[in-house]
Amino acid sequence: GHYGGVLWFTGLSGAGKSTLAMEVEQRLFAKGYHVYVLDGDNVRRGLNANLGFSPEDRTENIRRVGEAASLFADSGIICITAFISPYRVDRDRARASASGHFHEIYIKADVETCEQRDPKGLYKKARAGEIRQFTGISAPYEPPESADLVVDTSQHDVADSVAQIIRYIEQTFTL
Ligand code: GGZ
Repeated sequence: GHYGGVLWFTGLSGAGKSTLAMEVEQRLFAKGYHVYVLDGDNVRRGLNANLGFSPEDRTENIRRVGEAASLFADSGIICITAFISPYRVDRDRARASASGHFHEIYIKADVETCEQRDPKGLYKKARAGEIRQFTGISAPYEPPESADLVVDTSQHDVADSVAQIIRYIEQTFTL
């Protein structure tokens, strides 16, 4: 049957979006779902290689990802997107393009938590002024006001967070 849809992860750098997206993808794959992850690694290197991190470029990044995710959903695939997607209006537009098949999942962790993790040393560079317009430090993040699911990764470990998302998907999508 057709169960395609978009699981739109949003949250700060270091909140856990990509980690959770990959774990959830594996778990869904093992259950027989058709699933595909779009993230900075496979999108910003190719399709969006011409875009940086200015507000305009982020908006265009999210516009293209929203359109691509909606095409995946049309094809019957569950598309998980893992982008900061800092602007509410851009996420709302992505929701509109995947009409009725869009699930906003807020991967929530405050800046302090993300900065302590700093897995790639980017917060340190942002604080030193080596990266400009860094989300949470010198560029805005607009948290969702009515996410379909909120996963607080400052309170839950990876296994718990994955379980929460899988539970949501099993309630929402039927094979
Ligand atoms: C935020 C930046 C920046 C700036 C580079 N601000 O933790 P990461 O490294 O792997 O994830 C971040 C990624 C954010 O790209 P997105 O496409 O998700 O952003 S947006 O939705 O806003 O378009 C981070 C890295 O790129 N990175 N410079 N200035 N994150």
